[in-house]
Amino acid sequence: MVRPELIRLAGGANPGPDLRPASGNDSLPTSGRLLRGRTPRNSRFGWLFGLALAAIATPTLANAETLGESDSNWVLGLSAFAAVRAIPVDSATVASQRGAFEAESNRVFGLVGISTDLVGPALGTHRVSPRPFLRIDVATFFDEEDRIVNDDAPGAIHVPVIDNNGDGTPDAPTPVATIQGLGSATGARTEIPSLGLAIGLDWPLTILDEVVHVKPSLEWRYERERITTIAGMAESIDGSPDDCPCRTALAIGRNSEPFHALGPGLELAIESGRLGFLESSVFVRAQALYQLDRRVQVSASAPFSDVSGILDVASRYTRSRWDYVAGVGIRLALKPRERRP
Ligand SMILES: [Ca+2]
Repeated sequence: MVRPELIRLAGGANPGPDLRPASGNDSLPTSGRLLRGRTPRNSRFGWLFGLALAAIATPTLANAETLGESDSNWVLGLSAFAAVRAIPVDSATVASQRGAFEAESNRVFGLVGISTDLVGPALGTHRVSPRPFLRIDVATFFDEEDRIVNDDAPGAIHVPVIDNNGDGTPDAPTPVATIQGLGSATGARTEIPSLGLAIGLDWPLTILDEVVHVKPSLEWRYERERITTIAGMAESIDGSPDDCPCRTALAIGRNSEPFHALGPGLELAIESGRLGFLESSVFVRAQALYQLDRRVQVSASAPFSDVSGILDVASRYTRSRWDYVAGVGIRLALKPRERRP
């Protein structure tokens, strides 16, 4: 005598009236809830196989209970999300009269954003048919400028006056080494807003009794990458190498370039509740973005304070081919309650 559970796992008949959709198709295996049946000790493989089958191939409670006749509807959604962005930088350089410096880096920062999406009718009449979706994202970053290369501490130049007795007359020449703002650097900042567009498919699958929307997508992202080059210098001009009088110069340049990226994304969403016409879900989302643009160059120059010459500085910045986003969010979908005829 074969146990009923095994018959069900094998896709057999009679799943039980409580699990059968109102307009069910008897030829299809049904819900993953069937897996709750007692599992024979010697059929763990069968249990796993059944689980995989349930996850991959069975029509789901999502279809039967929450999508139902709305399978043919368009559904508008609004999401808020928070994520971590990781941008590996292959190389950044800065070169000036101070010398040439190079570094690589991993830039990591947080972002928050909102999305709006439109989910289309199911593709086909099969009850596991996915639904296509289109999503638009706008995100802002918590990103200060990262000094990818940093030689000393370039910035506003300040020449301290050594006047210990406070009579307004310098007591001694200022040592060059005490002047603030000397150095050179390359800084990077990804500018807001970051704009994203995605097309994908939404498969509502039942995994471990939970309706999980598995949403693979193709992502496109646009943003501007701003690179800063900076150099501050001071040199003695009276023949003594360590003490002023000095000439100083500070050169700063910025350039930003549009960066486009394409790549795969994956979102897993679980329906979490309902508020009137709104259905809420929570999701995790990850994307890998292939950079179509990777390089920014910028140069700047400034005259020395005694107009005896020019300080030149130039920076180059090259991102790695791929960067990554991972985050969580909540989505509200405009989805009227199903009205049964
Ligand atoms: Ca003095």
